[in-house]
Amino acid sequence: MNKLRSEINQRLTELLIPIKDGQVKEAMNYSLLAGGKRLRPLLFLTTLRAYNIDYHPYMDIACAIEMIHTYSLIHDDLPGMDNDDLRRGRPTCHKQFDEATAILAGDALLNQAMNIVLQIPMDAILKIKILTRLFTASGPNGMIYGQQQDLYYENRQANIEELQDIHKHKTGELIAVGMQLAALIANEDDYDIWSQIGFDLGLAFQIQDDILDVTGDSATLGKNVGSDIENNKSTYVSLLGIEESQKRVDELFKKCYESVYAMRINHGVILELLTVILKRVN
Ligand code: GRG
Repeated sequence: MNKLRSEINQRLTELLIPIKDGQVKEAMNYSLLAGGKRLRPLLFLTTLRAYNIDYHPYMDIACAIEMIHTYSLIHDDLPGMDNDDLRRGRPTCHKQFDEATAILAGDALLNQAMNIVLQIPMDAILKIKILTRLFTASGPNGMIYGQQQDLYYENRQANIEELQDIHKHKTGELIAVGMQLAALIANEDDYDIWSQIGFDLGLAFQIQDDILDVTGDSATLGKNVGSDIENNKSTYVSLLGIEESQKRVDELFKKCYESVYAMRINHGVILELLTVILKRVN
């Protein structure tokens, strides 16, 4: 896992080299190479490994997913959104640079994500399928819709169904997309089952996040805690309490493990990654 994470970090570093020098490049480097967990690219590459597929030709797809994720974090932290000043253990992008640079760095990461996938030498039809899914997941019917709903429900009470709809889009789409893209490459017949696993994992991941926002500490998380309460957000913890929320996390992980076991793949690598996520403290 650590080797794979290092390979992702190495390639992300290389991909930023051709960008023209300036504040935007500096801010892209600052936020992208700030030491995130790289879970989304790891999910993609590990799912390919579960099919015994050589993942190296697809490394730039993994990096594109991480670039989109980092763009979403930079924009989410902006004063007009969650207005956070700590991310990945450092000042947020707009605090380190300025708001305009942070907006442009986010835009640039999203653009480069498209560019680097376009440049991969691979079957053109498969590439179009991958780009369509990836940018649908991050777009206005995916993550952006989720973010819109998340902002709408600030200072309004969401019920559990509304909360699930926010999480499915805001967090679930970008967690599920790696597994979905790997299925498009490895075996399209398995696409639906990976979607289900990805969205269950995404929901579990977000409920964990809600719990950590209450029980975690800022130094370990690398971001401020208590921000959900501060921003008047409905969360699993505020609706169901910590104990019931943790029960839901455990149930969702159990469902993911069972679905993975039922598939004809190399289970070990996926189960190892799921367990890393289940036990996460940040
Ligand atoms: C701005 C269009 C737009 C969308 C923002 C990602 C997102 C949508 C908001 C982030 C808010 C948030 C903290 C959601 C909780 C789940 C989540 C995405 C956590 C951050 O992901 P990690 O824990 O972070 O994988 P690292 O830093 O490890 O990559």
